[in-house]
Amino acid sequence: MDEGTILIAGVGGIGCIWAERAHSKCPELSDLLLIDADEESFAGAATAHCLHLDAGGDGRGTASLTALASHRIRDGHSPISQLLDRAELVVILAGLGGGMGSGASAELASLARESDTVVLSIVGLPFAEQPLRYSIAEASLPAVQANSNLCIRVSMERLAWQARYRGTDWRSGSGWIEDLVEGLVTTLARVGKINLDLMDLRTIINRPGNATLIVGTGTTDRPDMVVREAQKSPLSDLGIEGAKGCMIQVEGGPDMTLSHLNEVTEAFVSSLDPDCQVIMGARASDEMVGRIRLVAVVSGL
Ligand SMILES: Nc1nc2c(ncn2[C@@H]2O[C@H](COP(=O)(O)OP(=O)(O)OP(=O)(O)O)[C@@H](O)[C@H]2O)c(=O)[nH]1
Ligand SMILES: [Mg+2]
Repeated sequence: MDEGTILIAGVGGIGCIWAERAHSKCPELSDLLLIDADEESFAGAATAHCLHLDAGGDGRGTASLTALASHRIRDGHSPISQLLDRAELVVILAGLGGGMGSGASAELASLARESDTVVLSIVGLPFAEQPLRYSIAEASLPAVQANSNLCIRVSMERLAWQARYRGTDWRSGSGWIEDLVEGLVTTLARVGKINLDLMDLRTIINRPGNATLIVGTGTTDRPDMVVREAQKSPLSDLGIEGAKGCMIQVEGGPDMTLSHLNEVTEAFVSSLDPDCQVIMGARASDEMVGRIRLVAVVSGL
């Protein structure tokens, strides 16, 4: 794949935070697009393409008006058309339950699909004790799913729980979302030891049934822990035992050996369906020295 053809797009307040952080881990391999009514979301993102959908003209947001948000992006998308045309893969990040993320994500996905771009959405579902936000999220989810090749639901409650456990801010997605997006982008953008490309991703995500993304990180001396962490990956409440399709990427430092690689992939794949179609990739980079990371797209659930 050529460089610059992967676009990380954040929609709404939380989505922009997630997108910015994910992009900051792989800036040379992806473009960043931020979409919000609230200008504060663009602060500090010097290299981002920003689409300011200022609904009320007061720079303050859509006040949870999803219909207004989707109307604004449909009317105001011409500044980003070229960006969407150029992209081969768009990763859309949004927290559902507010106005902008809930209203504009599906529209963005649909615009991207019009230019034959693969759309992967990662959407956060609000906390259960926020009934109004929850109902907004539930109402907007089907359109996001319908317009995405793959839509991953993330429980914000699980993210918050993980973040508390790690002592980090839950809005950052406690690092999981960043790791996941970075892993996907590097998997798809760089030629690894075994090459993976977008066709493989299409093959895996077009399987019928649910799909999810998995990420696990650990150290070279305990490859078994990488798999264990991946298996309790908090991004979705789906069990992966019956998976029929899997794209798996293992990344490590120059110290990663073939036996590390085999241990991690075999342990992970053995937890899926025995007839699962598996596409594998591996990559070594200096910044991963001493560490191993597993990123997988698992489908047919
Ligand atoms: N508990 C809690 N949840 C939050 C907070 N901020 C955001 N969320 C959750 O994240 C979801 C999306 O929030 P945002 O990304 O800020 O919303 P937005 O898309 O910018 O929507 P508008 O600002 O209404 O246009 C909400 O539905 C909440 O569930 C917060 O401070 N506390
Ligand atoms: Mg907002």
